[in-house]
Amino acid sequence: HAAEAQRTDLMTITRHVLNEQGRHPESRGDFTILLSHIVLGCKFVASAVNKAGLAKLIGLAGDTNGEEQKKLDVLSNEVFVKALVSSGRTCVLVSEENEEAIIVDAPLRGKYCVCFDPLDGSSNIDCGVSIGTIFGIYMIKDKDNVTLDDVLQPGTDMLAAGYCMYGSSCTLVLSTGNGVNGFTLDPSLGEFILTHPNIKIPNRGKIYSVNEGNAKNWDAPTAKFVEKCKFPQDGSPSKSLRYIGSMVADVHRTLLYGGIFLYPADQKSPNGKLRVLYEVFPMSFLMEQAGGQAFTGKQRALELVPRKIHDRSPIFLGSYDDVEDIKALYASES
Ligand code: AHM
Ligand code: MG
Repeated sequence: HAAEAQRTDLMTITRHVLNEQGRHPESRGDFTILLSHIVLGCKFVASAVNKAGLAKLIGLAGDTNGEEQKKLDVLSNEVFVKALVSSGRTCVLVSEENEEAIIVDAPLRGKYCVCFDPLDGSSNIDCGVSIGTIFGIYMIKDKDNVTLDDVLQPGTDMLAAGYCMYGSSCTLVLSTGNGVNGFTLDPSLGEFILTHPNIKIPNRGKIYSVNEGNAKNWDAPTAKFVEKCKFPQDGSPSKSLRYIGSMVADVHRTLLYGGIFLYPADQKSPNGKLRVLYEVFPMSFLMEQAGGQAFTGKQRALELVPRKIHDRSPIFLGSYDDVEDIKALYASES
């Protein structure tokens, strides 16, 4: 009976967020409108990603006027920027694809700042492997005086964060600061339906996820940690390695199965690779909301204060106890 009831009582992402906002009646509406514009962007990218292979083969879309087809990441960025601006609810946008932050013109200005990577995992686009969109949402301080400082805030100030994974199915994972929920796109309805309520990450996992090709440049705690994953000294079984090279897919697996994802610092890149505002912060927020942790090698990741919009940071995130282990290794180092 329960299954039957669920089939006919559809918990869409909009309905879910409206329910959650019952707790904050003052913001009811605005956030839902913002989210629906983000969701529109995700649906567009999902559909574009699905057609991408075909487009190459038979030349779908845009080749009639001799114009070269736009790259999927550029196209996705344009769609997200336009969807966010036209929502009338945003004031500052930071995109991985734009060097400068976008300050929305006064008539369309709203109270939210959105930092996003419209299509992350660029190396996986052309071979059809999972890629994703990542976003973090803040509130401006003073609507009449919008500055970059509105986004150069610690991750603890984030109101909401999420990602959408374009994989064998299209899954949107969202937290508004009240736990983590996953929604799967039902293509026949064009709606994201709640499929993963209240996601909690296992306290310990059996998987580690890292680009081990960089091992020769790692610092000692990272090297020791990975060594322990492979050759545990305490009698525990060794961990499996899984690495897709798309942060969204690697983090999604970590969230559901447990384990740890790391993109550490190394000698060549002392701040790692991943970007604070639209990669590290949203994923750290989701991990904490799911009961896991996120650590930079020095501090709780969400307590970082970025100085520039495209700043990078090393990151270790995932199951609570697995992140405790790497924290201990860094502590014993110093
Ligand atoms: P991108 O923004 O160029 O796509 O790079 C980000 C991606 C992440 O999705 C992923 O975690 C990481 O780069 C993988 O990097 P590497 O290829 O160095 O392992
Ligand atoms: Mg990226």
